[in-house]
Amino acid sequence: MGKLVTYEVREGVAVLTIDNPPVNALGAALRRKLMRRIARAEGDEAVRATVIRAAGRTFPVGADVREFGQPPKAPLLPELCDRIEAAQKPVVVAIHGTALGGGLEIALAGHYRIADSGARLGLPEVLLGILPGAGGTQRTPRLTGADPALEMMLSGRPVSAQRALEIGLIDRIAEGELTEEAIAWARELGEAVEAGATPRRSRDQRAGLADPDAYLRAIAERRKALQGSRLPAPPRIVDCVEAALLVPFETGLAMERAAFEECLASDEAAALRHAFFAERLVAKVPELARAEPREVARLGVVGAGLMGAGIATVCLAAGLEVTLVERDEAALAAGLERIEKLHARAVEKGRARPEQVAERMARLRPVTDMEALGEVDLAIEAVFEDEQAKRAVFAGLDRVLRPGAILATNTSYLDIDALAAATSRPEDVIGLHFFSPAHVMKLVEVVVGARSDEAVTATAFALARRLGKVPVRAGVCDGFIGNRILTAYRQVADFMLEDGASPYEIDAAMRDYGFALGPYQVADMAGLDIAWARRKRLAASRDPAERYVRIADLLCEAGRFGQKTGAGYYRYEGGSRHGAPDPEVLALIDAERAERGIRPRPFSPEEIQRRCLEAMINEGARILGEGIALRPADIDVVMLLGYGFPRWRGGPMFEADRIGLLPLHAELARRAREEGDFWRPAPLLEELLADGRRLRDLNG
Ligand code: 3H9
Repeated sequence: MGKLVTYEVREGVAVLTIDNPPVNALGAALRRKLMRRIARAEGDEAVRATVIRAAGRTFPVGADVREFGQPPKAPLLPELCDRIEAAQKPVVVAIHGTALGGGLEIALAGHYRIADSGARLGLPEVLLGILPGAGGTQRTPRLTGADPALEMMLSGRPVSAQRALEIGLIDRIAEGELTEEAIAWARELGEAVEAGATPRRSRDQRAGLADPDAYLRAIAERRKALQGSRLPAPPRIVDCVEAALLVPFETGLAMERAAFEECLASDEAAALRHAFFAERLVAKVPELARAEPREVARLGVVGAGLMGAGIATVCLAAGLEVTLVERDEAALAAGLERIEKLHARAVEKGRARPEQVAERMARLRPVTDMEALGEVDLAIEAVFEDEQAKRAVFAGLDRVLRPGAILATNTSYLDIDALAAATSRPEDVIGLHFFSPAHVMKLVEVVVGARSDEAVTATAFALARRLGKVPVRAGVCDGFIGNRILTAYRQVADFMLEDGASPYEIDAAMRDYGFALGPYQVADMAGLDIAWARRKRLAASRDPAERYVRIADLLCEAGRFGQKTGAGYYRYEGGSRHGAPDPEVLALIDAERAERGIRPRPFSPEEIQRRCLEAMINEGARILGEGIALRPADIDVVMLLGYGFPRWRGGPMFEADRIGLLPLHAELARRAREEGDFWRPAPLLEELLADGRRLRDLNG
């Protein structure tokens, strides 16, 4: 722990330095100390003005999220902000790094703000299911007007120092050393106050309220756009910002406080907090504590299809040298075109500048000869999902890579141990399962083989983090974490399909649960043929006693491969990407039910959701029990970041604790008795029940 807040007087200015590494979160002890330091500055005769700044890498990034859900400790952040604002001597806030949430609210409570040119300022509370609760909804719009304030609070995205200056959130950008400029300015302001001026308080500002019509228009637009919002915080943010115009400051603050507490106590906020910490927990794996990552500066990508091109693009953006290998010139040219397109789109969207793209492309070396990989530190194979093809690439890599270089595969199902065994260096082999599109999706499953060296695992984690991804450790099994749960999800959906639900009812129920798309919409998008080929490959090893639904096979036999053929579970007219329900599909399903002697029964949306969730949870518990995933939180992160599980529900394992393991187990056991082995409760659930523990207790 740092010193929390230090006090130093420089040329008549009290410099209060917040020091609470790593991110200067505003925990109770810090708040107490800052409160005392402000009082001391006020009473210190040697002081005529105050500067609040922070040590370390950033200005405070907000309230300490770990305190949420616990009894509140005085002084509360709003009280601290009010105390700062009430100071009689002027308070200048010097901002560097990221001033977020409560951190920015402290800054807004100060009388004047100066920031480093690289600083970023934001109100990301909405991403945690809450709203700014220390005056942010009242002070921000008084300075900026409704629209910029709402944009910040509803998107949660920070703005640059330049933008903050433009919208009136800060007063100055430092030209030289931030603290020195802040002190010099504070001294001037102190003199002015001594000469009779009053400090400028945000609560008294009217610049942002000057055009009430525009203000109310912005409110109305946002309110309209939020209709049907599933989260409690966004509509309340709009209400509070509206109040900033219409009611006195104190009344607005009271309204904000009530809304904040209500949102903080909501299930959605608890789930979003879980997601926040889970995403940070997954980075903690035993190998990283025990082994040093190897250096990766030069990287090879084999295969320049959609996946390979996406991976190459993110590696270039992260500053790596990339050698891209394809089997012939035509395939290589197609791959290059994909990378260029991705870059062009990044420029169009303002995510990269043209000169940055040129610099990145200069680090790309496209080749058709694998020998060119002799110098790379790590090579990722990203050829199509076929065991023979992947084995052939691995044999080639084994031949050309230098000793100590890492062989990574982007397979989504194949046995990494078998691939490793086919090389002379299984300890250097690892799975790096990227998700499509690789330049967008945050998740990477790091699949650790039985013989993977710990330094290789540590390297994979370090590399994924460097690429801006969230790596999750997975063990070897068919489908690793995510695709195994997806298989269970699809299976249970197929059972319901055969038993009486339509694909459209199932999709609608899962959208209503919070997924952007239902399982059959996703299947149509991905293409039904790939899974069909896989099922055919696995047919010989399938347990004949296992329930097998043939509907997907029948669709494929009818040439319905999904969106790309204009028909799958849905029909896509004239190249449309929005499918329409298709009576032919319903007829095909009906015929199949008749053939199997199944009398269809209705399924309510709630039952569909419950069955899908239970199947995912049970498979997740099996994966945990087998040691494929380290912790329940790791499974949640995979499902949230890779499979569209609604973030505000926290993930299947988080949901399991919410349902309660006892009722969950009872329901699974009943289904197993009535419907068969698919539903047999995972042994881990029984162990936890016997010990009176919950899944979350396994998160450590
Ligand atoms: C709020 O302010 C409410 C108020 O309006 C009203 C109150 C009344 N608290 O992400 P990193 C930890 S709501 C506690 O890996 P990066 C984090 O867990 C808050 N801990 O680093 C990790 O710990 P560990 C609004 C926090 O550089 C370590 O710090 N603010 C908090 O990739 C490093 O974090 C937010 O929502 C916190 N607030 O990213 C900001 N933040 O090492 C949330 C971080 O033990 N934070 N930690 O795993 C972020 O967005 C990122 O952490 C940040 C740094 C961009 C700051």
